[in-house]
Amino acid sequence: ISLDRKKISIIGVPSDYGQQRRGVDMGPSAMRYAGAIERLEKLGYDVIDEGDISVHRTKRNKQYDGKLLNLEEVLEVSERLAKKVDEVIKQDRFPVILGGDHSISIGSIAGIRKHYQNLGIIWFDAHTDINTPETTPSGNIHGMPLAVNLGLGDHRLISIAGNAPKLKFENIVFIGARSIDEGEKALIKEKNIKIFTMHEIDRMGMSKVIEETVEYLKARHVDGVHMSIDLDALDPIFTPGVGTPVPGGITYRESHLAMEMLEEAKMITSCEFVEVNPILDERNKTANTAVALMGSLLGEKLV
Ligand code: NNH
Ligand code: MN
Ligand code: MN
Ligand code: MN
Repeated sequence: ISLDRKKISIIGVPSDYGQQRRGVDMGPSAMRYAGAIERLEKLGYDVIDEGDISVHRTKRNKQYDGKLLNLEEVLEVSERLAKKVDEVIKQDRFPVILGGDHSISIGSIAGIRKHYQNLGIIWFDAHTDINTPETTPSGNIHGMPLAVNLGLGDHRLISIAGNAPKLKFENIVFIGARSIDEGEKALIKEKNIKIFTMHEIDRMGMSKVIEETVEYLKARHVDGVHMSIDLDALDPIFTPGVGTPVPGGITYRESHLAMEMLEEAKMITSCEFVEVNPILDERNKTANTAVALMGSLLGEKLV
């Protein structure tokens, strides 16, 4: 990470409101159980576990508001998370956010964005999460967080923590995509968003992909970079505990190399690990992988 910040705050977001499978709300517990805090402390960081954002469990699924599933709940979680992340960064601490499904990025980026004028995003995911209420095939908000942060979609979602768009199209880099909806493809092409699909990873190798990612964001003069990893970016062999597994993903070593190179680049200013679902997992394998990646991103060395 950049900064000589040796101070990390862990923020859990036990929300499963962005999609329809149960269990991803237990992701933060699974990653804590896999030793997230101890792992980072061992690297010499001052780690505070801020605990979990409170998520009301009184209402459940299927309350469509137009095409948006659980909109009210996602709004509430997003507002709370944005506030928490803002507080943590104000205290000069590096946020490590544990999801929860990927809808939590709406709140995390809204909070982070307050501290950067030209925020960059690296989005590791089998999907591109840039659907709008018009293009979504599912109504699931976890397929929409980037669109929301770009200022596209439901007005209540896009006005979380202020009305202005939080991101620029040219400051986003996708890595690992292999399941992209038609409306998403059209938007990615129209806006010329930087994307390294599995095809580019196969052809160029992860090493070159990360080199180009770093160069690209530097050329954009970003003043901060948020690394968001949906664990379904990896091949389901390595991360079976995700709600929407897609074959043909990033390998265990490729994902580690990516984190190690990002650490060397001293560019990342916040990060999040999402879509870990212990109910769908095999002996906490997905959470263990997430925590190992966290170690690599934050400076763990093989020797
Ligand atoms: N694109 C699909 C949708 O909008 C699937 C999204 N699922 C994810 N995204 N896991 O990362 O519903
Ligand atoms: Mn409430
Ligand atoms: Mn995602
Ligand atoms: Mn995904």
